[in-house]
Amino acid sequence: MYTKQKATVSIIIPYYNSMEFIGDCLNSVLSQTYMNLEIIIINDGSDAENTGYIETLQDDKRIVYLKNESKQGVAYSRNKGLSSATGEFVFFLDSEDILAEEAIEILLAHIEEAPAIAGRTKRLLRPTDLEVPQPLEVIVTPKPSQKIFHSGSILNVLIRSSFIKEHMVRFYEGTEGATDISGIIPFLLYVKSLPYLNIRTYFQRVRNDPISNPSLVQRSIQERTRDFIKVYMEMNQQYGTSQPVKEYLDGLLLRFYRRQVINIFKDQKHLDEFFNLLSSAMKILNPASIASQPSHIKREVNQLRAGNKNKFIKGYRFHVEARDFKNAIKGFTRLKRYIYNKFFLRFPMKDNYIIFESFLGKNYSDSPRNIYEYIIENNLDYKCIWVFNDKHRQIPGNAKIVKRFSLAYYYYFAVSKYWINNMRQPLHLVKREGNVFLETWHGTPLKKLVFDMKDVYSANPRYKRDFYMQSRAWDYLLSPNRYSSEIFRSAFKFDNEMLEFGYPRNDILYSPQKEEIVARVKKNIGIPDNKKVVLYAPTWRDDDFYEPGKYKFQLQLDLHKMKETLGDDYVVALRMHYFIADDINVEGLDGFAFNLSKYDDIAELYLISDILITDYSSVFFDYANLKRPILFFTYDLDKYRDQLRGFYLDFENEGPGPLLRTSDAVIDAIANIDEINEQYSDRYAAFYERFCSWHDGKSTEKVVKRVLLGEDPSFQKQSENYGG
Ligand code: C2G
Repeated sequence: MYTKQKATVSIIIPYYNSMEFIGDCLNSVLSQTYMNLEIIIINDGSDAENTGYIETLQDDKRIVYLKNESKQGVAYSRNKGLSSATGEFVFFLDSEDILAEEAIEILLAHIEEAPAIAGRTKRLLRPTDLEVPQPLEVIVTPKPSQKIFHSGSILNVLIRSSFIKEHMVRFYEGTEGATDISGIIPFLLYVKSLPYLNIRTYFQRVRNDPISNPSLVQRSIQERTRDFIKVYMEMNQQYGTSQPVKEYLDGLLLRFYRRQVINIFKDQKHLDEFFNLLSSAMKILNPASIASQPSHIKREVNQLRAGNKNKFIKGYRFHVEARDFKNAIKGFTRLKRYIYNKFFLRFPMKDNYIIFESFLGKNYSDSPRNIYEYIIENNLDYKCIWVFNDKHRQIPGNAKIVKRFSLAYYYYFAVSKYWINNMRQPLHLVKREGNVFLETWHGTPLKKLVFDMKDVYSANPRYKRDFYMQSRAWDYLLSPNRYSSEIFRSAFKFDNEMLEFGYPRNDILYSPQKEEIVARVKKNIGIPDNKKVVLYAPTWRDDDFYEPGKYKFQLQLDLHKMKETLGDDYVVALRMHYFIADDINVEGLDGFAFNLSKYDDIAELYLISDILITDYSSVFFDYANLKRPILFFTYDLDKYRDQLRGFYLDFENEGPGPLLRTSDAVIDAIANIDEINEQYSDRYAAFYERFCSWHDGKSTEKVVKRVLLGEDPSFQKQSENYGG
């Protein structure tokens, strides 16, 4: 044991432009409990802006920094690392991944005389994955080499340098991807089994942004297939006579074919290239290896082996159709989608149909509502369809109401020319040629969005990829102010037409009938005329959820104390974000606290309220149109700003009201609201100018004229002057 503790472990980290990850990666290495390390970083010709940081790290004497003048690939870099490694052990780490604190110590402690030892790997989708509990007891079991390396990766294996030298472990440099396989082959040739630990030693990041910065495995399936087949052919030629290697390579090929490649053929244009490529690989496959495959795979592989393209593609198509149908009849949800894809999408499109949705079918609200009401008030000749979760919803006009995800919903999405939505559409809806998609979005961003976010803490770790695919369908995007236009371009990578007319949803805040609306709404809710209204409308927390779209919320505002102190003059309207699933308890607060979380349109609540309390929600950008006081109840500011989201705006210094940390401070501010108004009046005016000045009560009209009536976009430019 003692001698092992003295051994040096060389950790080899190839690095290419993954600046946003390497800090965490290196921290996990530098803070290893086992300290006798040689940390070899090979910068594979990263851009200058991605290089500087690495060069500042060389203060730690354990770091060896190597650099390729231009990008040479991960195999070349690892080989370079191997040539300069001096440790008795070698461990490969990718620059976006993270080692458990005791990884090297534990692996080393259990390697005994084996040439290598492997630990368990956990996929790292979001930062909280690092916190998974470890087993209490370390268990080491022997595992066949084929199984240790079944995914084709050499990561998370501590390898004895003498083995590397003796068997000349090196990586194949002829491709960008699938290069680990060549490094794995010596294990298949010379070692039957390796010790395997039940402890998670390695966290393998699934990059959350496959669009701006894809990892090797996130490249297109075409690129990956070309690489894989090349490596397969090359390795077969060199080592194909060894039975374990052949078995391993054939296993990889068949798995790759079944799981990934098969989808390539859905697109006719790839047929020739990939049929020939796969055919050449399948021809050298050992026929015995397909014995255990399902019959359709056997058939396809045999046709690939025989080079019979027509038969192959016929069989493939038949199989895909049969599979889709078999899937479709497993349940009504799938059947509806099947009918949508196979039939509805082939129906003719109706040029005067518009389908509307707001907040995922929860409300009749927001800009889609204003656009719809403009259409009915002006008798424009459109058939309107509204999507709701509740199919019995009643709304003005004679719109067709469809329940979200019903058969009718799919029918109308398939045939309606216009789609108007304030959120993202489901990924499985297909935008057809001729469809016009008006994305209204739902707020000026304070908290960082999509591609401007580093880590993704929310329930859907594929947020960035999904968002990118969804937003490609948007023809028009509404913007409420210049600041938002700029952010939407960067955060959404949106490059279609931005409609800079202000938000239709805010027209009501400039309505000449404001007073009547206020009287009607207050009466409907049951708020006495003599009471002022404080509206509390906070946002949601990315890391606090039950499941996607269902978030938790704990009320931190002391309503009982508020009632005691302010109850003579005020009532409180509580409005939770539409993602919040928790119910707010207003027991014992009758006549003082009104839970309006389910109220359709928050704009009407803005109108009836005298003061707004929020936190990081975009509601204050809209509310500021009313020029009424705003308080920020930011009890978790540090966490929200520094960890969960980060802000675009220095709202501590530029926000139109004070940031308050405690419920008492909020109550105090309400009691002294006149002073706050005075204190913040200059800031408020500047804020209004920057964020609200495009609004003039006519945003809806401008949007309709541009999108539905096709008015000249030069009219758009004028809007920049509206309202100052
Ligand atoms: N909203 C609401 N009630 C709340 C919070 C929000 O009705 N308590 C509505 C408002 O119309 C608000 C919109 O939902 O403008 C968006 O809410 P945010 O809290 O800003 O959060 P999010 O849905 O994440 O959208 O660009 C803006 C961002 O996309 C934020």
